Amino acid sequence: LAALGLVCAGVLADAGPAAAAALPNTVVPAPVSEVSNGSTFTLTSTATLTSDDTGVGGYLAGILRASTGYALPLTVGAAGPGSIALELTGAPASVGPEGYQLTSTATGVVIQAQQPAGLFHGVQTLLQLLPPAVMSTTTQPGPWTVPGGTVLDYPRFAYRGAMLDVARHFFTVAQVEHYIDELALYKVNYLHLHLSDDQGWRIAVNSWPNLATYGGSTEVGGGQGGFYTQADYSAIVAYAASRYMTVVPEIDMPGHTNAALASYAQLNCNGVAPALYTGTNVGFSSLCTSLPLTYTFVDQVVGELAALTPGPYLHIGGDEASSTPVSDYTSFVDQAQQIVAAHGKSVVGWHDITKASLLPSAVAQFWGTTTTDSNVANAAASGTKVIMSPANKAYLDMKYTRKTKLGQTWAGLIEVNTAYGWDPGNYLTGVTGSSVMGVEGPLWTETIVTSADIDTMAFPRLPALAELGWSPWSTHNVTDFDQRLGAQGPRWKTMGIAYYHSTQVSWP
Ligand code: TNX
Repeated sequence: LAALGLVCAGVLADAGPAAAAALPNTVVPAPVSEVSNGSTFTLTSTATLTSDDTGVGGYLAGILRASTGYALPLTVGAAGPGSIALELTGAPASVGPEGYQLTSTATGVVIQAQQPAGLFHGVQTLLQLLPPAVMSTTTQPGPWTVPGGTVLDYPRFAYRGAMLDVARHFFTVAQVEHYIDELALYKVNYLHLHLSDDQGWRIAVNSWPNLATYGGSTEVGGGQGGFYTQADYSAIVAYAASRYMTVVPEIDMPGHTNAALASYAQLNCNGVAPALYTGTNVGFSSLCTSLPLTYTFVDQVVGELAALTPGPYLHIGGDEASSTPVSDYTSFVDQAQQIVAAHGKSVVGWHDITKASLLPSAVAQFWGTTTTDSNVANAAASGTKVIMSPANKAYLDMKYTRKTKLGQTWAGLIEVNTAYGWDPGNYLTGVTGSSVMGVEGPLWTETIVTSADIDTMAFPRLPALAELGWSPWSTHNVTDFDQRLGAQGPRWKTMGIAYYHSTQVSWP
């Protein structure tokens, strides 16, 4: 009780002793504040839904109708509040563009937000307050109870991302959309797609057609690979948007470019196209930084991708360019960032780009394994924002334990509590406060082939990273987290998510 009192102290001051209890410990990421009112709402067959936003209302109705079997008529707009009401009015200013306030009483649930994104995040919290069977796609018995109380919630960081490497192994549009649905449950708002690497080029570019048709024709291990048509890519972007997620496309340059170099001989300094590559080495390929055609290529590729991408960011990679001399590398990054800016986007790059002098809008993604990096600290001091993906904490392709079948070990073993046990806002020397834009969990796919493989590596570590990105540091508590994470297990089981049963988590 003393602990509960501490957590709720801010709310308690004017709520009185009857409201001292917290809600059941089931929500990931942990909300900013939650307080119980002791009542219970039960969703019944006569319940109705109202929403000020068609998309979010339809999303919630779809999930609830499938598992409850109830009709749950949805009214969009003016009608009086339904049993569950999603309102774009009445939210406190503190919730900002992505936050919400959820109030549950014996008669119903009201979620209030300033923007549809906030309603969508509030809906995720509501789903986690309902029994796990709510995630079923077939009718379940219920009862469909929601504990009574008030949740006030908004994100700590603006950027909460996940990266999927579709280059080392190709994943179909349906597989990517499936992952988007899983990420959305944890309030992730950016999907970074690693669209090119040595082993494959995965996006059709009209001005350089061989990139996809030839450069996309294989993958690690020699499989047939694949690529997204521009319509496929737009479908992913639109699907992500329906889950309030922005796509950040990455074309990795000047290293990690064997697939492009194999597709066009004229991009090579010696005019000779290398063979396609299906191994897992890194650091051996480079665009020819002294060739004028290289910048025509970058301009046309970036131009087509920027036109297809409504989000503000375009990722140029820039990592592990160990076969590009440093002065060539910095001059390449200088030119590439100008090209991205000319197409109206802000450049993101792996933190190696901080060796160059960056535009004010540039963002660096830290992937190191140390807590000091002078180039990144200097860039941050001159205004570069940083996305935190330290490889020894946030890399979803690292093994959990030595026994994990999938994955790699170069950055260490990452059990669930290791993924959770760091503060992105206070981790890298000289990169704190407003320098930190957020957190991302990258999933490299040298060893990842199926959607079940994705699930096993991302769950439960992705929700841990999502919580670091969303929840205030004051809620950080590993015992509490392992319990809340455990409450997700029955949901993942219901949804068919092939998660890793970590012994660190308190599964119910
Ligand atoms: C390093 S980290 C890479 C990737 C690999 C990954 C495997 C970074 C920016 N580059 O090319 O896929 O390690 O863990």
